[in-house]
Formats: sequence, C-alpha cells, structure tokens
Amino acid sequence: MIFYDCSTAPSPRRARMFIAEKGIEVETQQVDLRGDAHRQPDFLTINPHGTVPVLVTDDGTALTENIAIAGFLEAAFPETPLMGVTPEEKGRVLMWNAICEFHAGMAIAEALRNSTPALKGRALPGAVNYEQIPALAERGILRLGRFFDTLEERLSKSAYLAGDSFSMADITGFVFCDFARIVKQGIPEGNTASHAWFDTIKARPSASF
Ligand SMILES: N[C@@H](CCC(=O)N[C@@H](CS)C(=O)NCC(=O)O)C(=O)O
Repeated sequence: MIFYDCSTAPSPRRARMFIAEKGIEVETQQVDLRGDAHRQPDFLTINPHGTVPVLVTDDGTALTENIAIAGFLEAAFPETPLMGVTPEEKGRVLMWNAICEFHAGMAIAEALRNSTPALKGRALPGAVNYEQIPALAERGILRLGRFFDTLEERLSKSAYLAGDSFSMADITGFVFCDFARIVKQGIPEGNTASHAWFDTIKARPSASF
C-alpha cells in the first residue's frame, strides 16, 4: 500500500489518524500542496480529482476519499473496530461522521477558501479552478457556530459521538474542531463537554501523527 499524505492538511490527517489507530505501518509519500504537486500530471494519474488523501492498495486500487480509505482499512484490519460493531453503532458512526464532514469540514472550507487572497480562483480543492464567492465565507462561519452547538448537545449526553466507544466519527470531529483555528474559530469556551471530549482525543497517540 502507498498512502499519499500532506502533513499540514486536515483531510489526510483524518486518514493518518485512522491508520495510526489501526496500528498498521503504511509506506507514505508527502504531496506538496503548496507547491501544486497535486495538480501535476504524475499525481493526477493517481487521483484525477487532484486531492489528498489517497490510499493505493496492494492490487493498485486508488482510494481517493476518506470514507473509502476507512471502509477498506476496517475490512482489511478489523481489529480495534473504528466504524462500529452492532448495526446501530455502524449507523451512528456513519451519521456523525457525515455530520462532522458536512457541518464542520465543509463550513471551514467555505470560510477559508472563499476569503483567503492566496486561494483566489481556488475556492474548491482539487484539479478544477473555481472563483471565490465571498458570501460563502460568511455563511461558513455561521454554519460552524451551529455545528459547535450540535456537538455540545451530543457530547453532553454521550462520551463519544457515536456512543460509548471512540470511532472514526470522533477522528473527523476532532480534526475539524482543531482545524477551525485556520478561520479563527474553535469550540466555544463554555462548551465544557466538547472541550473534555477534545482533550481526551488529543491525548491519544494517533492525534500527534
Ligand atoms: N473528499 C476528500 C476531500 C479531500 C480534500 O479536500 N483534500 C484537500 C486537503 S485537506 C486537498 O487535497 N486540497 C488540494 C487543493 O487545495 O487543491 C476526502 O475527505 O477524502
């Protein structure tokens, strides 16, 4: 397997944490996003979308989405399940993962990519150039505020997002809560359940990978 990573970007960090939690070693190649390496012909042959992470499996399959990488690794290395065990748990993991992706990850991306001068013409990640829409930056910050409320409400009732056990959903939530600093946002000070959850995950060895 080969894992295409970028140590400074949040999406590959999710896959990196998942790999670390599984306790497996995977050959890793850094892709220099700042240097535009992901939009050069070599990399576009591997992933025509021009994004990281990518996991190329031993049979040459290129998995270009976090959810696909997680699904593959969970099937190939079932020990220490990260995507739930019972049907309900599996459903809750996918649900909270999607909530964190849509309401936090996408909100941060909207806020960042539609306001940063260096990302002019690069409002979406990947191979195609799109112009910025400044109103989306404002909306992204509003959406993020609402996400932090949702998170606090959930974590006031549950140790982890999908229930009693740590899962992929916590990885996604944690990575995006941490990355929110890029748009000068973060878990509000009074959200004590969210802060306790964040600190618990931050203490896991995988969080420093
Ligand atoms: N659907 C992908 C999204 C990946 C993504 O957006 N990656 C960003 C890094 S966080 C990227 O490759 N950006 C390249 C760019 O900015 O052009 C996943 O989560 O696996």
